Formats: sequence, C-alpha cells, structure tokens
Amino acid sequence: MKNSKQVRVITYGSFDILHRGHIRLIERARALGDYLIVGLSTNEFNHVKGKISVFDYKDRAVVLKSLRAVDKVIPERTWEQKIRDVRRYKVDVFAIGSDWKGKFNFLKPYCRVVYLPRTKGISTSEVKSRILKIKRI
Ligand code: C2G
Repeated sequence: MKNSKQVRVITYGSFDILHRGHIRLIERARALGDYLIVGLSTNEFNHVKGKISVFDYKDRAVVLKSLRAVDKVIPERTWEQKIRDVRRYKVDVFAIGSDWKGKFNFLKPYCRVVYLPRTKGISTSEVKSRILKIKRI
C-alpha cells in the first residue's frame, strides 16, 4: 500500500527577475516531494539580506504563483522563522541552493535538509548588468 502521505517541501529566496537558475531550483525542490511552499523574501527582509529587489514582493509572488511547481507562497520576513514554518506547514524537506551549503543544518532535527547544486552562469545581478549594457546602446 503506497504511503499516501503528501511529502511537503519548502524553500526560501528573493526570486527577483526570475531566471533559469531559479526555475531549475524550484523544479528540483518540487521534485523532492508532492507539494512545494516558497518562503518569498519581503522587500524589508531583502534589505536585511543586503539586497534591493527590482520587483516588489507582490509582483514576485504573482510570478512564483504562476508556476506549476509552486503550491503556496508565504512571506519570508526573518532568518528565524524557518523552524516555525517547518512545524506550522508540516514540512518534510527543506531545499535550497548549494551556495547556502551548511547554513541551514539547524533544521535537520525538524526535516530533511537538501542543498541543490546552484546553476552556473546566471544570477539576478548578472541579468541586471545585461539590462544596463543594453540601455547604454
Ligand atoms: N539559485 C540557483 N542558481 C542560480 C541562482 C539562484 O540555484 N544561478 C537558487 C539559490 O541558491 C536559492 C534560490 O535560487 O536557493 C533563490 O535565489 P535568490 O533569490 O538569490 O535567494 P537568496 O538571496 O539566496 O535567498 O533564507 C534564505 C534566503 O532567503 C535565500
């Protein structure tokens, strides 16, 4: 009898100017289970992370919610909310890119922790510099 329990996955990020690196991460995270929650950094938390997003939280949330692989988007407001989120949403797997390797091992007592290889050759800051180059022409 197949275990019918739904495997719930969570990941977090800014996901500003969505690109193939984000999409690959989201699809691989979703493939670790049956249901994917994305903790989307608020504009204020981006500031805490030292980032300024081109798109506001609302716009970034609309884009993420349009993805087949994303089942729920919640705001990421603090570094400390992950344990509460894992418990509140009955999460089985926490997944994030390998640039964060080791940083979230404190979640291991609460759920499986998976660091997925970061996609090479693309980043939001690289997209921004490409746009600036085009603008100059
Ligand atoms: N990512 C990736 N490959 C890239 C770029 C990003 O796999 N070329 C992954 C990152 O590793 C992360 C996710 O895509 O798992 C979102 O990346 P960002 O929007 O840059 O998020 P970040 O600032 O890393 O925020 O609490 C965790 C933080 O909110 C993570």
